[in-house]
Amino acid sequence: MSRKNKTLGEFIIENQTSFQYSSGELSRLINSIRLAAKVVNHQVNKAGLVDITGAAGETNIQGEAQQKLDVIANETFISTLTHRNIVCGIASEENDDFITIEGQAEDHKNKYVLLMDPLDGSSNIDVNVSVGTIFSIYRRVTPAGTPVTLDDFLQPGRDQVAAGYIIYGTSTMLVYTTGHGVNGFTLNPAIGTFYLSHPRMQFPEVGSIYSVNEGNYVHFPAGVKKYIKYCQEEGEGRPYTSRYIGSLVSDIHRNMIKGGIYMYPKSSQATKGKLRLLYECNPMALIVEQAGGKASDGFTRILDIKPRELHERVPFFCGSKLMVKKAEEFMSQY
Ligand code: P6P
Repeated sequence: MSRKNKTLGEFIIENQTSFQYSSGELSRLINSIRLAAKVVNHQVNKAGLVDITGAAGETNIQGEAQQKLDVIANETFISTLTHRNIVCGIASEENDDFITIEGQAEDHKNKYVLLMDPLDGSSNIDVNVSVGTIFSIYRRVTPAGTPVTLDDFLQPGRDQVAAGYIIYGTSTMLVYTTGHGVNGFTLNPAIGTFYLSHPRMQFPEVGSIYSVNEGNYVHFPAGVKKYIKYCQEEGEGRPYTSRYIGSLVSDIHRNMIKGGIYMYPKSSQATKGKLRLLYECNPMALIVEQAGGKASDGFTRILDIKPRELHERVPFFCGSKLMVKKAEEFMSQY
């Protein structure tokens, strides 16, 4: 069977043995994410029709209690993962605190924790721009059989056992890594099957796209301003093209295919930047590095940052290795 026709299910089974802790639990976890992704994809795609994109708490045209899609996505992933006895804890952008999963058979015997942004970029839904789910998976560090603690979630990104995203765009894709490269799967909605469409994704070492919200230019540090001007002036391969969707998953996915750099720097308005370390920057950084790219806060490798709190924010520079290195040079110089 050609690699292109391989389904996600077949891929998971084939690669289970290559994963060092292959007890099948991680495979079941990825399978559950696959199921939840299909449910959320269906909700996202019908959002415009049944008007469920509005503010939570109102009723929609059918008089049903209206929920925002990010609430629906959050509940879908949590319920899918909770009822399959796979993880012992979940942290979400939508929940102030982490969730302890008791587990049915034996309490707290599951060894993985999952962190997620269930629907990143959800403000784009009302204007029909693609959005995404981002997930990050660790082995718990506290003893099995005990309830998870915050320590199980505050692990540096280099210790992730898996990370991935679902992009609900012109087509729906699941892109993930378990530390052995990055593979992309495209959903055939007619039969609800993900097919291997992007085997062994590689981040081009250089690119000609820079992605940043230039509306914040006046608030950026000098190094960022200098780098943006560098992108815009004549030079080898420059001026670059500016592409910014305002949806992290979409911007990074495009840059991973075409080459480019995504930046969400700190600014006088956002002194730590905007993006969350645990369930946005760490998973995207693992994926980008596994594809040969680079991800830092402008100075330090994202995956080496020791998290201090669940929802902490960090500045984020991520993409083609040589472009991120050049941006870091400007950050150091100015
Ligand atoms: P801004 C979406 O809200 C998000 O978290 C990312 O998906 C996106 O890249 C960024 O924020 C956009 O933020 O401030 O440029 O609108």
